[in-house]
Amino acid sequence: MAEKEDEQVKLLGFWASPFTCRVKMALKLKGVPYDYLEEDLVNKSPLLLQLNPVLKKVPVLVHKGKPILDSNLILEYIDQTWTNNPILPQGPYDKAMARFLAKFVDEQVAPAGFRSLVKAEKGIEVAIEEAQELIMFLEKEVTGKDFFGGETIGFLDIVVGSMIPFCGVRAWEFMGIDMIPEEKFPELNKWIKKLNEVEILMECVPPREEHIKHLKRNQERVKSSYKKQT
Ligand SMILES: N[C@@H](CCC(=O)N[C@@H](CS)C(=O)NCC(=O)O)C(=O)O
Repeated sequence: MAEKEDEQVKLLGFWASPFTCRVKMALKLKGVPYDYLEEDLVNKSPLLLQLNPVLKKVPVLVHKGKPILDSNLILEYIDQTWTNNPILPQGPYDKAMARFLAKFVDEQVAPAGFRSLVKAEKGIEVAIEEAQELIMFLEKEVTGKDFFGGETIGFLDIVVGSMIPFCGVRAWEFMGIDMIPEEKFPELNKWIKKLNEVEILMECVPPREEHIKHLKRNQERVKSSYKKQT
């Protein structure tokens, strides 16, 4: 019994977090049952502070009583622990490239997309162009494939999917920004359509209307904090 409890998987997350969304997707694809603990990020639980005292962020995965931190590292842990339906590419080169592109999405594409929403110092048009230049690398990467992972969903589909179509695009839409127009990004558009058809992933995506309201509130809060600083 004690051993069984030890094997239990827990996920501390926040419903609108793209990082939490990617962990939910990976657990779903692997068919791993887990207990989900929703965090209030304004009033973080003692458990979150105890498990992630350095960054105090979600997601945190708990397995065999130990915390695993940072969404992309959690995806790797999940892939190595439950080896059915592999997520990461098998070969060392493809694996390294997938890790590089995941970092690129989180560290370059997401902040550039965010700037077009709240902090376009050089004007919205320039911010959009800068973000699109980066997104073009993803267009090239998915060209000629069903998914970034090839014929099936893989690591990059989860990372890019949680961040761009199921987060960025929703925020750009309410701002009237067509960040990924069909004429410019035909392959990414095809990929987004395919992703939307994968029910098992869609179950992990924040509900659209509620999510858009949350993104709007966030955007207004961030904008007014910039105004106060300047
Ligand atoms: N690099 C981290 C980022 C996680 C992250 O930024 N989480 C946000 C929610 S989307 C959070 O917990 N924010 C709380 C805070 O910053 O205090 C990951 O991939 O897990």
